[in-house]
Amino acid sequence: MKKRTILLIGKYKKVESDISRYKRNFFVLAIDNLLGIKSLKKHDLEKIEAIAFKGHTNFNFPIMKKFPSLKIISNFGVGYDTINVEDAKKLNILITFTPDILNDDVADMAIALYLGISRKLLDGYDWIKSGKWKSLGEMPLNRKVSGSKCGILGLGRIGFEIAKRLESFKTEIHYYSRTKKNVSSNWVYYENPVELCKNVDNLFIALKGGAATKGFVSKNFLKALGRNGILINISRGSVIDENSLLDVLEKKKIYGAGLDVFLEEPNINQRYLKLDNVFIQPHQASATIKTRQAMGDLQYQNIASYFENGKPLTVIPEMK
Ligand code: 8YV
Repeated sequence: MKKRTILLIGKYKKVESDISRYKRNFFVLAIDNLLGIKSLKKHDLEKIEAIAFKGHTNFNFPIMKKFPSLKIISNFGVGYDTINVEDAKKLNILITFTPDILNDDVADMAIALYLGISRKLLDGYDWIKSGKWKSLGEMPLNRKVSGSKCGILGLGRIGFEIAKRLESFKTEIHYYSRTKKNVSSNWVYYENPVELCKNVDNLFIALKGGAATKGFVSKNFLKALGRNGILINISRGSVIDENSLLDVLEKKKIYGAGLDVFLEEPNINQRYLKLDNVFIQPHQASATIKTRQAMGDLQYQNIASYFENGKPLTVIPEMK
């Protein structure tokens, strides 16, 4: 196989990217983020045929144009909302992603956030650490998990895994998606997402990020969820109208939120830090050693297969 030049973009942990494997088969350049492109020489930019991308900043036409030989962007992640698909199509650049292998981890995290906020697990830890258990006795009561009504917004592969897990908590499953899915007849389908919010205790957001879902979870959704509602988000911060979410959390117009994702990462809105009704995590739903290794493998395989036989393993649906 002819040795091609590839560019790794992103801060990869050791298990996420096996540099020596890349180096055996390619000439490898590496930068931490898209800003690092400035440090690349013109003749390097011209040679780069593939990019292994890990990041959540906009990768669009002006950036893609800097790589005249670029044929494939292999994304590290199932979400590729920051890579502009239409721009890539115009430039004949293929995009691949890493679906499925992270479904379990992301669904597990959704459940962890749900338990964390419902049962006030952080407060319990603080109650011990601060000595309040000794001085004040039992901590305030919290919220029952089993036997509640949960709504899933977006019943894709991850939403489905969340629902399956919730069933074991004797939960009624309600869901919204663009079309009714061929799932258990006990699961209740809604054509209208606001109606779904009105009818559930807890809302799990598992929508795909991107322009089509920007701010989809608006004020109306939060109002419909109501004072006792819990919102869990493991998809993208952009799918929620974040200011409205912060407003209802501050005014205690919902019970609380469990969030792994935010509009601006890692510079999250400082209003989150003053709240006592959130259980938050630094975008780490897929961040287990096993899954990140599998994601890195698939990212590599997509590039290798493309150059071997023109057929990367997991091309994004819009380019199939
Ligand atoms: C990221 C994710 O890939 O898969 C996704 O869409 O958001 C994550 O798994 C990870 O945070 C690395 O950027």
